[in-house]
Amino acid sequence: MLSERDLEIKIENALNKIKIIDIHTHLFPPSFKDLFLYGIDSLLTYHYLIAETIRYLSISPEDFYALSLKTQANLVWKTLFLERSPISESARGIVTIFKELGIDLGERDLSKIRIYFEKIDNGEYVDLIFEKANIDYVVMTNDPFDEREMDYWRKNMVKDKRFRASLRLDRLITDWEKLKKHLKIKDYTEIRKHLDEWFAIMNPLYIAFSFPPKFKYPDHSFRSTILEEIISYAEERKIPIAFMMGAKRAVNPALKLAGDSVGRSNIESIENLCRSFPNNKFMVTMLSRENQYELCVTARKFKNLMIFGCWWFLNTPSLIEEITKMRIELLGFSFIPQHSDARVLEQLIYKWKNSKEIIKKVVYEKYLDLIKSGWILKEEDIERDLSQLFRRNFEEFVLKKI
Ligand code: REL
Ligand code: ZN
Repeated sequence: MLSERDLEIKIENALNKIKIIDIHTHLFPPSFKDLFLYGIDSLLTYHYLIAETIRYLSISPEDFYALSLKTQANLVWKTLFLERSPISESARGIVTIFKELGIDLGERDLSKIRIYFEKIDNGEYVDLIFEKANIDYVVMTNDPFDEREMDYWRKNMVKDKRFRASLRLDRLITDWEKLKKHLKIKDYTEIRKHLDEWFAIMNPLYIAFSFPPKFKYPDHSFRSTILEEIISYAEERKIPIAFMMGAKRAVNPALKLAGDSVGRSNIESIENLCRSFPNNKFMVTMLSRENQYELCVTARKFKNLMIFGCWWFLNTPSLIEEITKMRIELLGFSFIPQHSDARVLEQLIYKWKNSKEIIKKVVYEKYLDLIKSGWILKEEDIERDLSQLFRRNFEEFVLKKI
């Protein structure tokens, strides 16, 4: 029988072995030039840190964003790392990244820290970061209505197996009238030819939407009709649709990306979708803490529903712990515990290190309870179970014939 210390070590070893599939990020490969974000200025000007910095300063968001990227980064460093301790989750994340990259933090001197990043060789850097974070591949968020992004796709089909695509179609719903003109189509029935074209270019693993808290399905509006068209297309292609629910966009527009917030979503819409389209596969994450329990229960009712991630403001240790515990208790291993949402390459390091630390603790406690109840846990069970969480649930769901 495994002792408590043994159990801890075995879980740790299994986690170190498993190559993670990061199913939702905002990363791009180096071939996407300016869209490939890495390095100190991008790290320090992450919108999570900008929101935190501006709270302490008398500067307005407009004046802050008018500064050069480097000056913004310097101001974030001064405000969050020199004038106070970097204690929030995103500020601590920077510390974790530096430690894992072997950057000396003793002097807290940003100009010295910058030297490390100036020496980066792009070719090998992605591999180095993937290795440190133990990532197999990441899934990007690909917006076919973003002309800058599409230019890269058209010039250079991504052959980089480390970066897989997902087709993000928010704007089809939020900007429909504008897009109709842009795509030169009369109504939604003509969307298909564009979908075919985007599939040919990107080969996405899933289609995705993010929705505001007030989203309802069905709502007898054009939104439901367009969605139904996409749902039927996804069924033919046999790929999942991901719904990211509860992002309240631009509550403070001056803050740009940092100005988005959260609201409780309507779980009946998810029930309606899962029940009305039993031949479709839905991946769902919800941003509001208040939605987590009903989402778990809903997943018990529908096998075409795969819940995933502790999204955005939920990606903090206390909430990951609470949510992961509840998911294991209600769903066993049939969920995807986390995605990184990384926008800047090196963020993979801290987002995964911090999440894995908590998930490890939860799994340890749950295995211990199981052993105390009389189950004889074998070493190989641990790797099997954890690889289900961090890899197989996603890959099998993508391939699954419902
Ligand atoms: O995919 C999304 O919609 C969100 O994750 C993003 O909008 C958000 O800005 C992201 O950086 C959060 O982590
Ligand atoms: Zn995201």
